[in-house]
Amino acid sequence: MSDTIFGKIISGEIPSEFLYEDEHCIAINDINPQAPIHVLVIPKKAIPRLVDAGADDQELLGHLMLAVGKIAAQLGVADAFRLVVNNGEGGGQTVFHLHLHILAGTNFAEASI
Ligand code: DGP
Repeated sequence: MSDTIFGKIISGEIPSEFLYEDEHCIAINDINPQAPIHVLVIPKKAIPRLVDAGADDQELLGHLMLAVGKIAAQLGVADAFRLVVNNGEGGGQTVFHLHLHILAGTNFAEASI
């Protein structure tokens, strides 16, 4: 387990409401939402950045993608969400425990990226 804030949330050291949990990941609301729905999907395994994932993590990365689909369906946004992974400081990453941002509840169709 990482000693980042997400490691502490996963271990229960910092209480947090899990919107979803399975053997390999959890989902929580982002503390600083950038969209009406902003959920973080976090693997229980502490991989600092996406680029630190190795061949051993291939199944886990696929699992996270499938979990995103389930969580989006649970949130009622399966037809309209954006999935973001910030990688490294220059990529905007601030918590160095891999996580996926599900953003929804607004229309991204006109967004430039
Ligand atoms: P990133 O910049 O990609 O590393 O995203 C980190 C996100 O984590 C950021 O959107 C804010 C969120 N966050 C940071 N600390 C906490 C926390 O203690 N609880 C929750 N729910 N979210 C947090």
